[in-house]
Amino acid sequence: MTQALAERLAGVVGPDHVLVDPAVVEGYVRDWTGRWRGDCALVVRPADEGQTAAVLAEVAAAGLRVVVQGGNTGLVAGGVPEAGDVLLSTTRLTRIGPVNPVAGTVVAEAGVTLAALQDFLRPHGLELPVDLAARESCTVGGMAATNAGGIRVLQQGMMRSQVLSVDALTVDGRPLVRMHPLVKDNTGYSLSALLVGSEGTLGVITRLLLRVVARSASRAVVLLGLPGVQAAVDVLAEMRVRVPQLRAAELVDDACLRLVLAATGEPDPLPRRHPAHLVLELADGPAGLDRLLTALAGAGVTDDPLIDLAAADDAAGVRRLWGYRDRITESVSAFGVPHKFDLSVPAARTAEFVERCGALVREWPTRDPLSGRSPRPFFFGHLGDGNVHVNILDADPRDDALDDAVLTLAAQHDGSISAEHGIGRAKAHLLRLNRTGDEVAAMLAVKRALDPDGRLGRALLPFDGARRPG
Ligand code: FAD
Ligand code: 2HG
Ligand code: ZN
Repeated sequence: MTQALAERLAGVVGPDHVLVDPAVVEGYVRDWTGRWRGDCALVVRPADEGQTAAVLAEVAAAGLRVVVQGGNTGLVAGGVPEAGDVLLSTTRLTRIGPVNPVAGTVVAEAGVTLAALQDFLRPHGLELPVDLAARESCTVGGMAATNAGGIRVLQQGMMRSQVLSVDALTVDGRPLVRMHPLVKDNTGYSLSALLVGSEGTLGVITRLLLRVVARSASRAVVLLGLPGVQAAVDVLAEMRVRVPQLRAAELVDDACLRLVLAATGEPDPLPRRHPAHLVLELADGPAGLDRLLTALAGAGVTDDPLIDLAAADDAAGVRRLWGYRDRITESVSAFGVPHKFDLSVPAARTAEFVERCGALVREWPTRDPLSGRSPRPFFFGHLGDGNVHVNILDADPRDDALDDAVLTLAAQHDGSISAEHGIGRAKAHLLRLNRTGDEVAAMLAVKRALDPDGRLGRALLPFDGARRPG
């Protein structure tokens, strides 16, 4: 069966783009963190929308399930397939353009990486206003499918705010949504918006019309060392009022900073250790830094003996200071296979949540069977959006009870179990922590309408009792 399908698919995409060699397929069935591993019948890589439609029609005729994958940088196992699935990789859908500077839009195929799109836009003086550390590998299709956030949501919103329209196909290869090249278009339900955040379960996005903004030529960054998470929340509250143009406000705790220093060999940015750090960014190099420092002085921050500060308004300095935040994810992975969480909690409860969650992790009864060490928590994230990332090292990667405990704690603090990475397969069984039975029923009704046989994707569904891959 697989052999016959592989031959038919090779007729569509060429033999080099139907992959069955287990050594090659391995890179597609294991997730970025290394915690989740699945399997699949084959990987197929169409080169354009026509080939994608033909591939989907062949797989539908064979009655198999399709899992769509872009850069495979998702952190909730949404792109991890199961034995017998067809993995449809979008990595050859890489055309970009046209750009429309008047409308502030660009068209990109789903497999275009964020870095490639930014390179394309730079000479036009434009950029996609969503930025994240996986930029070299993550695709705009995957970013839309997960409604990715990143470090500039504070000012520009998540991917949902950037995706104006998409081309998308149904699971059996029929057109589902046609791109409308207009900035404003309120003609009925927005099917494009529905596909944003659908995690590969409702349709296959092949092309996107994206909002772009003027790229600021230079930036100013301040990294503050603070006495704790509550102090970071308090400084942020002041800065939001004093500096309305604030572009980013990121939290980094001491454990994260130590890990980045150990993984990268970079020097400590501050003269003393601090429990928490806040990274603030404004556009316009020197002028931006002036505004930031004036506002910090007005808020009494620069004179506070408990606070240290590092600042930069030149490209190299800005890159260096951002590195302490940007490189946390890769640094965590350098020391083991983490448990990862992308929670949001109300600003007023952030410090309390971090303290309780830290205690929960440190007192957790099981250990990593390999290192024999006890779990260690790391807290960081997009403080300006109330989005706290919790990473845990030295926990047993198969200990799902630890995940359930952390996510339940977030829900008990009026928080969300997914601020930006999505539900994927990792959290599907806990959807009810944040959504009512009626809401889940409505989601299922949409799913059944667009994918009646349940053959598209493994993320999000079933809404209860999802199996852990690997
Ligand atoms: P994949 O991992 O390939 O897929 C993700 C999901 O989208 C899967 O469910 C898949 O089925 C679906 N999908 C992919 N392409 C399509 C398509 N064309 N049509 C339909 N469904 C599709 N996320 C944030 O929100 N903010 C961050 O700051 C952030 N930083 C990150 C930093 C690092 C170092 C890493 C590794 C990840 C980070 N992420 C972040 C996770 C984030 O979800 C991904 O980086 C990105 O959004 C996924 O893109 P991808 O192409 O890799 O998607
Ligand atoms: C970030 O904000 C990403 O850096 C990744 O969302 C978070 O590694 C993580 O847990
Ligand atoms: Zn994040």
